[in-house]
Amino acid sequence: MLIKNFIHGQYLDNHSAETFKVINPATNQVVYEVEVADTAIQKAAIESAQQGFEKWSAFSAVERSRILLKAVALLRERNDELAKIEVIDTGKPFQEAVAVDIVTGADSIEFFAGLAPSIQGNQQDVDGDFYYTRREPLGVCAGIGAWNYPLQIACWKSAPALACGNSMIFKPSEETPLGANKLAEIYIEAGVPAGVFNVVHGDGKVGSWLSHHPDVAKVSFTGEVGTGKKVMAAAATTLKDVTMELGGKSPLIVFEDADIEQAVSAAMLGNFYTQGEICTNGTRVFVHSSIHHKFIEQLKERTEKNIIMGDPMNEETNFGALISKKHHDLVMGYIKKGLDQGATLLTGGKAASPQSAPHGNFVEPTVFINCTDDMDIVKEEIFGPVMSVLTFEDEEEVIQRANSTGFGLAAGVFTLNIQRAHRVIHQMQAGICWINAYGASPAQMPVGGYKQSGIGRENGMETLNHYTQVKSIYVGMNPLESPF
Ligand code: TXE
Repeated sequence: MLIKNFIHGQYLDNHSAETFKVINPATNQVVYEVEVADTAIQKAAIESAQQGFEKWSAFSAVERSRILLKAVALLRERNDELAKIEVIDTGKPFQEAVAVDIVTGADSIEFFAGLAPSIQGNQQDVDGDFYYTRREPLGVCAGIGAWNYPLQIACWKSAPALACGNSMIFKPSEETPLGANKLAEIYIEAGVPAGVFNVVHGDGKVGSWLSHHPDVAKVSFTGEVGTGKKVMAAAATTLKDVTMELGGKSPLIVFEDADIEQAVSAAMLGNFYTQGEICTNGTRVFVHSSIHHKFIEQLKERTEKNIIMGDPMNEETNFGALISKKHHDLVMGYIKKGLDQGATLLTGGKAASPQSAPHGNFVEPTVFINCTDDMDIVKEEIFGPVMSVLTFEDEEEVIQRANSTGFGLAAGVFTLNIQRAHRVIHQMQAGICWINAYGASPAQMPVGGYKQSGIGRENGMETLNHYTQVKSIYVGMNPLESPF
């Protein structure tokens, strides 16, 4: 099967005939080839998005809202088939994709479609005159996606952009191209005009073209910190607005009075869901020394008993394959470093080849104990199923250690002491925090990082501000005075 770029409401052939292959992480078989967005496609994409913007920004907010809600209905109708596409592209378990990926993507479009008609400015009287403001769209926006939640990321970026009247050129990760094309088809079917949502395929070179292009007003990027810095530098050449959703190495703090069963659930969710390939994961699990033994005992037992690794298409599988052989080897490298640097394996640590998917990129769910803050597995983002458990004695110490990182994406706290929960979480240098919970990210809640983990937010009402610009208009109601 040959996947093409989606430009101006249809699939367009490139001129170079250059393609790249996409593999299924659970089989390491090539599933399809994709045409790269060559210069002909790039030119067509910009022209298409400019035409799309002219048309779409002239629609009323209510009209945009109604059309986007039709897209939501189509996404929900096709949830299961779209989930299968995500499984083939990402290697994640079907039971996850069918419950989370399309649902949370549709939720975001629904949320912003609902907000569109309420986008407003304000008015104030000024000595007999008055001024008013308008929130106006930016123009052509670019979205660049990561490979762990491909369709969801395409939805989360296009939802506010389109709700505000912008058009978008979206580049999915070269590892997981197909979901974005399906979203593009659905937008057209729902009545979004051609050119409003275009999909271009390729690697960092195409991403770099998008980030530099002078006719792109804003770039919203999801990916690694290092790549984010390149995108931001490129965007600076033409002073684009940027949203950066980057990596993390987030703390999950378990106090002595925590419900251990719940805290272990959070640690497992925050390290093994989507086989650990989630940016907000709580990969540094700080456990109060007084409950450490009980905590790791239950963690070991549940990890070894309840995780079903295998063919991600099987309904009972709850732990899938890592995105690529290269990433698999990177994760295995970190496990080796953990051992070399003196951490102790509580469970896991080996590459695996489950019977139902013997050729996939599998790593056992892995937990290290006896970790210290200076270890690479504790300092660096692994983006795989590798949990580092650390102990602490008191609140002041754990707050200092949890914050001693350049990242600042997420944080979690488990305690039944309500004052301590809020006191500690308010001191976390992180943008996405959970108390006695972990991972939930409803469309209403803005998400994004502090420090090196990002700029701006996705979801939540304030994200509209990132896709509109404020124009102030002063109206003179009296004769204009002038000394000249
Ligand atoms: O990122 P990469 P990946 C982070 C996660 C991890 C990373 C994994 O924490 O760090 O994403 O995703 C394109 N100019 N998040 O490996 O390699 C590339 O083609 C422009 C955080 O995909 O950075 C791909 O489409 N673009 C997030 C995209 O950048 C370039 C949640 C990302 O690639 C480029 C999910 C360039 N020079 C994952 N080079 C959050 N915070 O919400 C590459 N690309």
